[in-house]
Amino acid sequence: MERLEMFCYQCSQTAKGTGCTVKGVCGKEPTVARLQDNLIYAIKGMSAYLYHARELGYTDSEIDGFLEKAFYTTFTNVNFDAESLVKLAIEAGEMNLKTMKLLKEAHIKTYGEPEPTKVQTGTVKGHGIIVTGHGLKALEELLKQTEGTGINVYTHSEMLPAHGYPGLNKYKHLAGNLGKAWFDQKKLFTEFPGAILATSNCALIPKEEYRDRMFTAGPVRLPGVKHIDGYDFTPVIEMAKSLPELEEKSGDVTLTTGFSKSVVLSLADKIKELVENGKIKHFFLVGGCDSRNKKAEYYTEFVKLLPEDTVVLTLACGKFRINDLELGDIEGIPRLIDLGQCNDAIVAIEIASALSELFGVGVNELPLTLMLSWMEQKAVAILWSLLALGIKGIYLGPILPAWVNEDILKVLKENYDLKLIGSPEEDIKNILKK
Ligand code: SF3
Repeated sequence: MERLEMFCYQCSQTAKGTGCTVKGVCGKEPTVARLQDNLIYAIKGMSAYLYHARELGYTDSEIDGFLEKAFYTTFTNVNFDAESLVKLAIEAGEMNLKTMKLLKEAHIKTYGEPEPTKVQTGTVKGHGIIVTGHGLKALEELLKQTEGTGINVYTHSEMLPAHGYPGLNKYKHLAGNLGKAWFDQKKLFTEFPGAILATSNCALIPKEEYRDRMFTAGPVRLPGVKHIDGYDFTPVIEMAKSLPELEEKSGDVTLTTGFSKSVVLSLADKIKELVENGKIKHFFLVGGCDSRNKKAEYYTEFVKLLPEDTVVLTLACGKFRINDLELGDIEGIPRLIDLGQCNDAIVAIEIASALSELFGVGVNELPLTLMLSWMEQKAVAILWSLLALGIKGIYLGPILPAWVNEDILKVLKENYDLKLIGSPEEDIKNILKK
């Protein structure tokens, strides 16, 4: 029997999928179909943030109502109008701002506001569990249940910012962070001798070497991997106890995470003075969803080449391209400031808007450039949040989102001055000559 390689959720019948470039059975023009794809990605990203907020008891009926409307709009036979789909994407961006704010409130009210925290990247002697994903609630429950058991808990990838929250960092057996962005899982987890817990998206289908010592929680399901319903992690703990102990081994670097809005804004007067004295020339936000694409090395090169009178804010998986660089400080202001997970884009936005008040100019007039690395659903939602705020001149890379065609790119370039990354040297030259 002939099998379709891809199943198109637009027309449900052809194999044209996300990259559909011809009018399919659905009868939609490619641009309309792509704008619908875009909307689906954006609402998927928002749903993930909303899920984690709800886990901590925070909900918002306006966001729920928008999700319902947006999903309905992606029906095959409801909306054939490109212009209204662009408006909906902007509305999705606005709703995602609200969602990220809700999640930030949930995190801060539950775990306290993050504080700059040094995080070890080695291992300590004893049994261990490594936790990956964005789910702080799952991490907290695991920390409670492993307290006093002799098991150490390590973070991976988007779980690194957990160390900055006082309510999580108070657990002495939260021992450090191992590995980098999500895509090093297969190598890292093969080498890690303990138990593994995946709490959210960006989980990879496991290798046989560690499948039986891996567990999933929340929305994650992986073939052949045991799932924990709710928050009773006894099977994970029993597994960790049955596995060999980790050796004492120091890491190559110590990372710093946990710069909250309050921490950064407590430095506002000093930042203003340094900008006015010409000691800080430019701010960059370098971050986003990372991928194993070779071209993503751009972001490391870019930051390495930045002059010493620049400050880099970072967040999400993209931080792992740069957070082991020694950038030093400018009269006490760190040159590399890790704001947290991808959902903490809201913190970057709030800091940018506070800086724009401080300097009495609009956000687009600030000496600030956003260099975003692109990957998946959450990044779509965040991009539309930034566009909804009217932020212009964002650099995007290393490749274009799959739903963008020439028509959509033209609109994004014309209306938002969206740029694609080029070479680090050229881009730095162009940005700093302004
Ligand atoms: Fe993106 Fe997976 Fe990490 Fe949260 S969501 S940044 S890649």
